[in-house]
Amino acid sequence: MPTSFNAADYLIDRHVRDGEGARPAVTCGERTLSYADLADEVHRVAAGLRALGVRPEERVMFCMADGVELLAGILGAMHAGAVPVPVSTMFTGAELAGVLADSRARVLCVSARFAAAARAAVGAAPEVTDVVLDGAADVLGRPGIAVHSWADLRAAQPAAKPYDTWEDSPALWLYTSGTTGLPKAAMHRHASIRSVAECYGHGVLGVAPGDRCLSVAKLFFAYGIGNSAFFPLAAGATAVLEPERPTPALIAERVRAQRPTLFFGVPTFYAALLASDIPDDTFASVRQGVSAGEALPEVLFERFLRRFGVEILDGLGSTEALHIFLSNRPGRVHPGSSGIPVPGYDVELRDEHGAVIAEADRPGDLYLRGPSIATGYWCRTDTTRRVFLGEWLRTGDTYVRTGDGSYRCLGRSNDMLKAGGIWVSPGEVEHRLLEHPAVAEVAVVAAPDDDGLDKPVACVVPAEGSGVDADELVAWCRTGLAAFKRPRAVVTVAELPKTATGKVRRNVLRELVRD
Ligand code: 3SK
Repeated sequence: MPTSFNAADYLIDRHVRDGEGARPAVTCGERTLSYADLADEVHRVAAGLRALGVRPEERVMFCMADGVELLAGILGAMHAGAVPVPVSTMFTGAELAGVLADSRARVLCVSARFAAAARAAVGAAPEVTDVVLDGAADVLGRPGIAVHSWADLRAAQPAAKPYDTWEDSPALWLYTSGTTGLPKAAMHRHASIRSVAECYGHGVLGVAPGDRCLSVAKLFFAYGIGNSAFFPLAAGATAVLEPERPTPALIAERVRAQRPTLFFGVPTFYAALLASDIPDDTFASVRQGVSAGEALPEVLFERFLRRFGVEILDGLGSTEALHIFLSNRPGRVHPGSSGIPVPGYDVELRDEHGAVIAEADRPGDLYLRGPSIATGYWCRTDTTRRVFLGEWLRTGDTYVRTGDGSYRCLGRSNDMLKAGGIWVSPGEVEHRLLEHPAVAEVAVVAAPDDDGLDKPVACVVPAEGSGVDADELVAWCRTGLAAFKRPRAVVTVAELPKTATGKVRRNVLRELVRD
């Protein structure tokens, strides 16, 4: 018989049963909820979703700003045995419609500030029957949609007993971009949530009840949901949630007001903090900084430590692994490296023939084995079979193990790139650019900015008789895509370098745009 386990029960109800219900679980602005208060919210949402007819294992999509409602929504869905699917609040209406249709979610929960995208999305997503709106806005996209308020959702009689999920029951889907440009959902189990909390949250960060966790990455990212939900709540600590888009000034103000002890950022944001004029004692409450999303350049690690007195632990995670599996250790950082395997995980470097590389300093493809690897991608059998290989996950990263035993990132094994720690599919940006009449051919590659952080750059072959207006093309991408995917520069080229079989030689372009 499978073992019963419900991640929401583990993260919330367990503490109430253990007599710790009065401890602060979550703070957002002026509002703080104890574990008992949060349990009540979660039980109400669970009952409300059931009242909407949501069945166990059915997906519920959340396009919401970080806050108590989103946290209670995600945990409430898990508690009810349903599968929360938090998605990017940066999605356009068309992008949101795409993931709604792919997931076949019938219920969409949305913050009022994203109502315009939701309106466009539900108009194009026939399977959606119910929208739950947090805040006031006009959301009706088409006839046949019932719109409920968040107050309606939580008005149901609380369902205190979790649905009897098993360790292997589906708990959470997280969308990640693919090389085809279409996001695909990595499916995670209830037990994996406990695994990341135990292995990385406890095993590496030592999260304890007195900790307060603040993350720049939002709850819809794998990185963010671990930082702002799984780690603090598994430990009986406090999640500090921030609904607004983070800027250095805003984060500095929040850190001063909320006194977090753990701060989770991405390299681009650490660079922005260093470039800002916030006071040098801003992070005095922080015992540990954490970085993921892309490799943290050594110079950023050193400058942050020197100016703010906080050591940043760089690590490597993935949506497929749910969280960080390679990490530096507190007090033992190898700057410029992703560190060593997190306890519970094994990594291997393999050569182009699949043979394991035993010696140091020889690059290879990074493979991972561990307890939190997704069960696969929803309805992507071919890609699943290429990525999930028995116990092993092909991460798609090229790494090298150095003489000191730590692992250093050399880049992506394929052509995906990251901007601000978020995956960007070159194909998706290229597709948008090719819709512009002035563009004949295009390839998007990564180029390092002044801080050594990768940004998308478009190499454009102009259409016959057209000139390339870089600002116009960037603006074109801003309107058709989530803004973070836009190229940061446009380079005009007479032709794209190609292989004999017609494939664009992106390595040549990377060198070109680097100069
Ligand atoms: O990109 C990463 O490094 C990462 C880290 C933690 C969780 C998820 C991801 C994608």
